[in-house]
Amino acid sequence: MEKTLIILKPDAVQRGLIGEITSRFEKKGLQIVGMKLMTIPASIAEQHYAPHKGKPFYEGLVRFMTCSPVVVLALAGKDAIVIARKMMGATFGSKAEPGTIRGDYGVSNAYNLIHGSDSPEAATKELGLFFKADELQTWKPTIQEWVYDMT
Ligand code: IDP
Repeated sequence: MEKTLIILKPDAVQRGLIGEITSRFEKKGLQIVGMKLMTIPASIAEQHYAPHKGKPFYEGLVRFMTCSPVVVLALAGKDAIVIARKMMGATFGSKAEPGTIRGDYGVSNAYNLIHGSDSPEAATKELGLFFKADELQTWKPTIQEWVYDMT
């Protein structure tokens, strides 16, 4: 099973959307293997968004991500990275399609509710940044055979 790192950004937490967004992933069949509420230290936010360093929005992005608590989720499933990215929708809330998380719940470009790893390499790096090894659970959902037609 592939793993991906999801962050419910400060705007999602402030707006009371933790349950709704998390529920979408659960209903889709992505398995929660790690979950916690935390305030991101600046040094972690800087490492997480290092690829954007130097861009005009970088400083504001780090400020936003560290200003109030987030929920970090580790999700597992076949093709979890691509599936979660599709469910999130396009980066900017104003452009994201209805039916996606960003398309249904927001209009802002910067305050776009959610982060999801965009590649296996990014997922490995980001899971390591936000979770210690013993914070990730290995468990088998009893329903798994029905989610993946393995009956
Ligand atoms: P992603 O979150 O869909 O992977 P990225 O291009 O990796 O999109 O951008 C990271 C985050 O930086 C976005 O989710 C958004 O919060 C912020 N961001 C990206 N581009 C802009 C911009 O042009 N203005 C303001 N914020 C931006």
